[in-house]
Amino acid sequence: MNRVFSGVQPTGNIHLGNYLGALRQFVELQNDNDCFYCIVDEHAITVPQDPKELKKSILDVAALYLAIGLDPKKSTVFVQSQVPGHAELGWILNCVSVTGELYRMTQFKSKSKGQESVGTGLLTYPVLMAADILLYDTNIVPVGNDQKQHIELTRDLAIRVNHKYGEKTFVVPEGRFMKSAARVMALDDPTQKMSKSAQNVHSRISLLDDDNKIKKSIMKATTDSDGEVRYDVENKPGVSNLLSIMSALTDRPIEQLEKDYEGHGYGDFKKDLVAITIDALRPIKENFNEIRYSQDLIDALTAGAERANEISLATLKRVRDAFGMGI
Ligand code: AQP
Repeated sequence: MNRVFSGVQPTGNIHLGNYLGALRQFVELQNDNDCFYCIVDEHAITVPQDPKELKKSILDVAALYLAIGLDPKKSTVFVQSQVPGHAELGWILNCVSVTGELYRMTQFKSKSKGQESVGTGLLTYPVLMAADILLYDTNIVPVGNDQKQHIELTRDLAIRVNHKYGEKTFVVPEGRFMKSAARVMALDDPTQKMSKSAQNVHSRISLLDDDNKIKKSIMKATTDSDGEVRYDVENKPGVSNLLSIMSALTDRPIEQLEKDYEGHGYGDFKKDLVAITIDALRPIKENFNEIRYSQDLIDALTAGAERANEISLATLKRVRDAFGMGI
């Protein structure tokens, strides 16, 4: 059975980008794989967070994990900071990585752009992500396209360590990317990816948005002036983004949708997308409301951390021994 690992930052409510690009795969994978799904709060603090908001977000994301269909009996669901091995392996890998490769990460470049001073954690974040993955002898990492470069770094670090300290030190993982909607763009600016922390709330649809908010955000979404519902990322990035969202939510190919909307304006297309999105998110919101304040959620996270600790300690022992650390 393959081991699967992925995580989400508790930096706000999960949005359609996170869901369509990554989380839908989590659910599919749990039936045939040994899956570890983490709420990566140590990553969240690479930029300042309000402590009360962070605590709330951790449980919100955990409840959303279960609300979209993750079953704690099949998947190990846990919070990163409850497993100290992430930080320890992160440190060890910091000593293996070089600063040049970290400065090259596009996410670091975009998050540090225009900042007078940048936290060290923002630079070393991809190394911690590598530790998260390697700690569980992961084979498959289901993530959105924006994480491709970080997965490559993880593989490079694993191969580097194996080369120097023994080929069996780490399992070298593979990324798994969705074919459709692997990169959902912001509704207000389709040249940027949809993001939890963007200022404009209408740039994204969060899974917990109410129906009015969904309607407003989609009806306001940036399109173009030619009025044709056609997929052309270069010349019609806004419409193309909405088409990929509709295609991912309905499992209908984009070419089919283009045919369906031939001769219709953007108004009809957007109205249908509003209805489709509201229908898709309704059961998730209902599940969330049932789970969020339940003891079952805490029990699932406690059991998840226990199992994650057990597996991570075995990896750490192997790595410490390979490096000649400890007594
Ligand atoms: N726009 C996106 N389209 C497709 N996939 C996406 N992911 C994120 N944005 C998109 C994927 O969602 C998973 C969880 O992401 P994350 O929470 O770890 O961090 P992120 O990539 O930094 O996401 P955000 O929403 O943009 O958060 P902030 O604003 O806090 O930085 C990952 O698998 C990611 O690929």
